Amino acid sequence: MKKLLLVNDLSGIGKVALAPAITITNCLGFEVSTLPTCILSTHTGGFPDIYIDDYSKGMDGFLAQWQDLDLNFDALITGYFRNAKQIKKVLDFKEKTPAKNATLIVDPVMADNGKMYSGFDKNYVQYMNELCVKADLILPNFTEACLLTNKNFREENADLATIKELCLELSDKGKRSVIITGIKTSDDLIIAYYDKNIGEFGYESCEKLPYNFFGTGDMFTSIVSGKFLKGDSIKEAVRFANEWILKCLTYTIESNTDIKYGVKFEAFLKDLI
Ligand code: PXL
Repeated sequence: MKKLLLVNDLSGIGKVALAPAITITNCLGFEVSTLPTCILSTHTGGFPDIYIDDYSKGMDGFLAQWQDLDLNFDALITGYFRNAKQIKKVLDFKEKTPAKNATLIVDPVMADNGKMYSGFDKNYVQYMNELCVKADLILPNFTEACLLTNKNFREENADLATIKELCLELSDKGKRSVIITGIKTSDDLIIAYYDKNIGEFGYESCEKLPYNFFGTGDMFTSIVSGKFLKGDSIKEAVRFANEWILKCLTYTIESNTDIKYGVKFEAFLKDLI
């Protein structure tokens, strides 16, 4: 069984980041460890009075102890960091024995819809770029893909040639696989990818739903990463993730609950085992 280290935030309520990632990767058959970057009472999408604990000091403590333990991670999957210093901690850890041979998968969470998330700046993009350079698979959205390549493209005008160019540039001459998620073109929602193992560019259409769910990106990264680590092609991994998430979202809508409390994926976990 492969050993994964998930680096992401932990939100008590709302089923984002580490919460679905642990469950999903467990169900896919991985042994899972966690390095929390930030601990929040809820996610930041619509709850009042959120308690937020930047977990940087905790990360130092975790990583210091881990150096002397008998650990040998097969893969690291990173998501949200609170600041650039946390990225540096993981970059340093990647050079150390417990993670030296690990496959690195990066979801470069920092922006969406043409805008950087609050608290991040150009300096942050540079650190994220450094992490992406070391990765075997990266999963930026369109805005993040543009930031990482220093492009000024507009998502709604993006044609397939532009998207392919972005994928290929991010792959750094085929050295890494790339998945650009949730691209909102003028008439479609697509996921585009470059699969380094077979040198193939491709894309998949996704269903556009009229709701703003939280945590679907984290669910997508977890499933695709798990399938990638098991040797599936990116195309197979993306198709499977898309179908499974759509089932979960449809059920969530039908159950008529407040969407901000999270996607109701639990009943479908058996499909992942
Ligand atoms: O990936 C979604 C997510 C993760 N972590 C935190 C969030 C959100 C979405 O709002 O607020 C803290």
